[in-house]
Amino acid sequence: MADARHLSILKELERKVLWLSTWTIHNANHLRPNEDGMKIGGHQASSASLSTILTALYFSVLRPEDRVAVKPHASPIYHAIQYLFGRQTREKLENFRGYKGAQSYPSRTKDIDDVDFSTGSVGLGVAQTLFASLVQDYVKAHGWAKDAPEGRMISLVGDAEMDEGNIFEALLEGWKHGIRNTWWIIDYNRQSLDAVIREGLWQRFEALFRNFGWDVVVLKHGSLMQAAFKEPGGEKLRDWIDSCPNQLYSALTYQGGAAWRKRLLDDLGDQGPVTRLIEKRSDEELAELMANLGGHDLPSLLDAFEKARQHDRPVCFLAYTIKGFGLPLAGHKDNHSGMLTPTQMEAWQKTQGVRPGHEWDKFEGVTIPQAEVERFLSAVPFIQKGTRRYTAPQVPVPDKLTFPANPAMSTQQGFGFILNELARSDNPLASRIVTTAPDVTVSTNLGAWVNRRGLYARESLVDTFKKERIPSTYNWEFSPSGQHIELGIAEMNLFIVLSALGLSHSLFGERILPIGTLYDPFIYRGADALNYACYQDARFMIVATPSGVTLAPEGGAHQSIGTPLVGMAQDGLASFEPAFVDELAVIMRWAFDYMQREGGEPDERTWLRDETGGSVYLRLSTRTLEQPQREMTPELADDIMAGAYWLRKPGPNAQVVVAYTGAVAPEAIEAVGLMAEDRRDIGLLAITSADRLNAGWTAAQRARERGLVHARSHVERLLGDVPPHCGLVTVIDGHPATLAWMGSVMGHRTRSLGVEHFGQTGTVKDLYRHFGIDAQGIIAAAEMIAPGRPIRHLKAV
Ligand SMILES: Cc1ncc(C[n+]2csc(CCOP(=O)(O)OP(=O)(O)O)c2C)c(N)n1
Ligand SMILES: [Mg+2]
Repeated sequence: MADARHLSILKELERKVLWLSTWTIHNANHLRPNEDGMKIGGHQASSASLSTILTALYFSVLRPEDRVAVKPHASPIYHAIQYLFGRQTREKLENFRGYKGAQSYPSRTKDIDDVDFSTGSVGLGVAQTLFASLVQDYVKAHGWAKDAPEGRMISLVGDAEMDEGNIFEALLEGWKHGIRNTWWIIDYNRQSLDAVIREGLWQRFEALFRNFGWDVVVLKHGSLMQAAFKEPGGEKLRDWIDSCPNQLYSALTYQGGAAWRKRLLDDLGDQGPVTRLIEKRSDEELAELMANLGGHDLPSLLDAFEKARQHDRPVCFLAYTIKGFGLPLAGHKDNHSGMLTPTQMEAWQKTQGVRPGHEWDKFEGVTIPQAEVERFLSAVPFIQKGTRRYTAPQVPVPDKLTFPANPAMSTQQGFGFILNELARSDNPLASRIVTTAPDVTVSTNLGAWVNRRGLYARESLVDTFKKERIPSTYNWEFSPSGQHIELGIAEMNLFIVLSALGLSHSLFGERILPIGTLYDPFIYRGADALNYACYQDARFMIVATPSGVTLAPEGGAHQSIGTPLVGMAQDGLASFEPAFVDELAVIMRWAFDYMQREGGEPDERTWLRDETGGSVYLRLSTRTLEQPQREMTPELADDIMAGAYWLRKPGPNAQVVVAYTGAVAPEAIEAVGLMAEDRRDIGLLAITSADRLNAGWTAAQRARERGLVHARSHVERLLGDVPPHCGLVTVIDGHPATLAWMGSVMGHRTRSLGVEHFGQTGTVKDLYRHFGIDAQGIIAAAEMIAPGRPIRHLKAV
């Protein structure tokens, strides 16, 4: 139990952070020049409902090894706490939500104040804590970070946030993996963005968490309430509170003491001693009593958290709170975007003892001697190790990744071979790789890797088939030293676990190189989680197969059309679509290095992010292609990484260039062969990364606009010598827009072929014909944009 002085200081700090967060928002809304006139909604009331819980956590309960995902709208409270610790600046708070100011939602990458997990898209931060805990266990199980104490991975969850399905997917996955050290604190303010939530929701939550093996701690009645319940008639008051509908509780909270009195007396006034219990309190005291829910009661919170610290089981705290606690808009159902008016603010400021002009003073209005509060703050356990951004040494990457020289194979097979070679080597890189897949391990070709490196589980589990000597291709043995995390089918979980694994160096000081595999079309299922993983600057590799309509035998329902555009547009993700395995080996080698680069914010002049590093997406194929027999020269490797190389360089009078990416390589090669007699000097451009090729071009243009007149990108160099009248045909098994921009680079007339419609089934040949991305389609396009004599090999299409 905390002593009385500790409690009084916490109480003052709670008041202070509520003041500072409210002032931050008020300042941004009413005082700072704001040309677009936009007001900040959704922060004041949401922040206030967590003011007590965050105070208890940050100023008393948390240890440096603990990591927290703060509910997005509680960012002003979070920043206020960091301001009191001296980790957030007044300048950034004054500029809250402004250009380079403190962020509206806590951000690992954009904020300066030691944010553990970026939140904003509700639900994602919640699941991230569960998977971060899994990663912490993985790190420990592999014998790393031996001296580091285990932390709690904590999420502050909005009650309406619990509607997000990915939370439930994570819960199920967490149960399978025997998750520990995870606390989810539900901010049960009974309000969402639009309205008041359904009655009895807490019972569903409680049953659900218990079902998944979590402890559930309901924090409903604060210590004032508990004391009142012990008074004569107290039981009646308790029953009334427990059966009061959410809407009514919110409405009365908003209306205040007099309204509470009237309603309570109306309902209970004729029921004996409870009348006295109500009447002996002033309106103010009555309002304080009724607002004393568990989530606003420091003694209850400290007690509950300390108890939970004694074990490592996952805990759900269901903390009753009041949205807008302590503010004039407390409880009102419309308060999500509610703001204090300047008049309300002025009045409230007086009650807080803050003199005009002293609003940012850290200790203004604090009734405890400043020196004592400062002493308290500097001794807070959470800040004893400074900020907790770790790093880890880079794992050296071999000069070359090897694979068997099969004359024909698919890029997916090649990926499996490359990993298998790594798995059987004793290269230190291999020990830091962890693979993971949502129930598609075998079908995405991770089987050989898993056979050698095993599946990860905290406790060993034998493969019964193997034990019983039943022949099976796959060895499915789990152990703490395993290097594959097998997930259920939920792709959201895949991306969130990649996000957690890919932050291991920063959170736990141990480098992990995660590789996740999935079917390419299901990237959409996890796209938001992928976006947030990149936003947090997690480092991982995703390998997606099968892709496009080339998966023909799998059927139309699994085709991916837009994913190359996702790969291009996703910030922090370098995307590749190689056709041949020697290209893939170069790309993967580069990727393992790129995933470990730590260059800070991207430099706008070299927008490619080559210094900063990032994550990597490989869109691969299951189509078997004849492999080129060639030497991988350093020049070719460089071109592959820059995004393209000439498979056949166009001559000085070229009439047509065909530019292809990925699995349609044989069609492009065939078309070029068939056209050679009728069009002069044809070129064939192999594109390994539309993303990097395009990004380099954009970067060079920006550089020139800023005065670097000699800046020139790879695609400009490649197309620079191609005569102006030459036509360009681009082709991809994906959306044609992926390569359509190439016509603008040098102004070549361009026709872009690709796939625009979803779901047609057939063989690869049928579908390539159907979408016009076969050799005939390419020739027909070439004839239209590069007129000349009829191309003999063009059949009627
Ligand atoms: C994925 C996603 N959808 C919608 C939103 C918009 N949004 C922000 S907060 C919120 C609901 C807030 O309710 P709750 O989680 O109970 O938090 P409270 O405001 O009560 O503190 C919504 C719908 C969002 N941020 N993310
Ligand atoms: Mg809520």
